[in-house]
Amino acid sequence: MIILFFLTSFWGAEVERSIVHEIMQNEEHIDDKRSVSRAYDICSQRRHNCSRLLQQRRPQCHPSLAWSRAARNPWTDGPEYITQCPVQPGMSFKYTIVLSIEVGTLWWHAHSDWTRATVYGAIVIYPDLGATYPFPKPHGQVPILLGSWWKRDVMEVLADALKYGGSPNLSDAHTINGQPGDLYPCSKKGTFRMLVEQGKTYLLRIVSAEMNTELFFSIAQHQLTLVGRDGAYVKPFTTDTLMITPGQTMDVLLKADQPHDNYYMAARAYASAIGVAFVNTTTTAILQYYKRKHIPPLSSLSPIFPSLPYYNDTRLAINFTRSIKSLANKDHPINVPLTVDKRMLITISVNTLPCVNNTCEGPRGTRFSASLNNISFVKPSIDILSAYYSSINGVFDSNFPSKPPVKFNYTADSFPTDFLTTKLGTKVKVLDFNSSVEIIFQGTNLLAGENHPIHLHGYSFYVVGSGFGNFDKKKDPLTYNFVDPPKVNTIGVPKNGWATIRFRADNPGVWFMHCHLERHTSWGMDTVFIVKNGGSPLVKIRQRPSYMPPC
Ligand SMILES: [Cu+2]
Repeated sequence: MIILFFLTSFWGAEVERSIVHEIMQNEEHIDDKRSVSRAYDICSQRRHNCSRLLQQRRPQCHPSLAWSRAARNPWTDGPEYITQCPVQPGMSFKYTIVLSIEVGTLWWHAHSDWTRATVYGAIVIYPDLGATYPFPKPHGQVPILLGSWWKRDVMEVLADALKYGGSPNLSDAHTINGQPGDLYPCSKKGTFRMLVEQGKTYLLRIVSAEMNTELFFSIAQHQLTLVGRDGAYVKPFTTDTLMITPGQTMDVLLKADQPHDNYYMAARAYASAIGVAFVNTTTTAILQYYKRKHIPPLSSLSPIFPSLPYYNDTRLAINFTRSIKSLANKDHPINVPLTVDKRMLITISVNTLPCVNNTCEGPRGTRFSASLNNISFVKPSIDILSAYYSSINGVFDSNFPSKPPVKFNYTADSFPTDFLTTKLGTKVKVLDFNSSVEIIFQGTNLLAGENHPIHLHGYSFYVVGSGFGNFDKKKDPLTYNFVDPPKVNTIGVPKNGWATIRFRADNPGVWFMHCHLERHTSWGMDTVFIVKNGGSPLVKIRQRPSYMPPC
């Protein structure tokens, strides 16, 4: 299926909040699977093309967009200065995404500076024609979009952080479907509520568009059954708490099997880093049991509150993540590469850079930075895709290292000060078409170890293993799961731990890889993979569209 998506510039949190809220209230039931989803700014019907024009609300923003996988079409993958230049004020740009194997929920979002804080939405992908869900068809479906909310202009928050070298101001709230919820007086009247009928089962399509925080999510007195992640089914797995990182999507079955009452759904931070400030407030929405024709007003409710894990409950977070497995059956087989052509070990670090007279707001007057293999990524002034496609020299270097420049005890409690410093560069890794790739991500404890949600564009990948401490190349591969590893596009690499992914480089293009904690992305915890063309026209990058936004 090909989806076309036109973008001018869409902005304005108020606008989006009201749209989201109105949509949620109206989208309760799953129609025939061939029907077009009304709930989203994008159509989700397989084998039908559809589009919707987003209106420009505010001229200063230049978003680009990003989805999960765009087969051979990096031109509309989205990230600025990687595959395109930003859409200029007053201009429009047509995005085409090709969905092939994805099913469940994905999301779209702006990919320019921090514009994604308010420019995002769910993409619902129904089972293909003639196919069914691998679980009993739910009675209804509801998108749950988790987000961040600043009272300030979020672009100013970023600009200040980059100017002074400190950590960006924390957001003022987490949100569920655009609302901080009942615990905030300003949001009481608008708190999102989901109406359910006793005995029915609902599919929650949860998206974390949060900017800088992983979240725990629970619904009071209800169990949640995870059935999908990042546009692929998983083995049904029941829990009372989810841990979802920025960039992840989760399809979750919710059975309304409790007494006729009202219950909070709530989310608050999973904050694994010691000494790093985080938003310690809780966002809520209301799960309201109702009988037809009788819907009590919001003000009359006093919902039951769920118990949420403590903020730093890494054990619970990682146990949850590790419990997710691919469905891996006849109808939904897996295809994990069993041999490896290209292996990489990539360290993930928060770093510092020197600052004139030590006057910056980072540690000891330095400037915060972040890196992969100690290279802090610098975005070029024209996009890497154009430079690669048109053989323009001097835009990027092709020597992103396959291993850290220095081997050390990555998860030690302390380090020599000079270990903190990183190097700036626009370095990419070039991969041969169809090569099988293994990447071992190694978290480090430089400044503060934390869970990093690493996201790769253009691919879903298998997570074959993860653990705490330094990766042990003799012991740890023995624990790899090649039977039912989850296939995802964003993986939380455990705090002071490691995670190994595998994928086949069968999607030619230029693909961004970055931490989905937005402050880390902005500090350079990024790199780019260039996957070369294959031999036939069907395995080559699509032709450059006739119009691309100018730089
Ligand atoms: Cu990170």
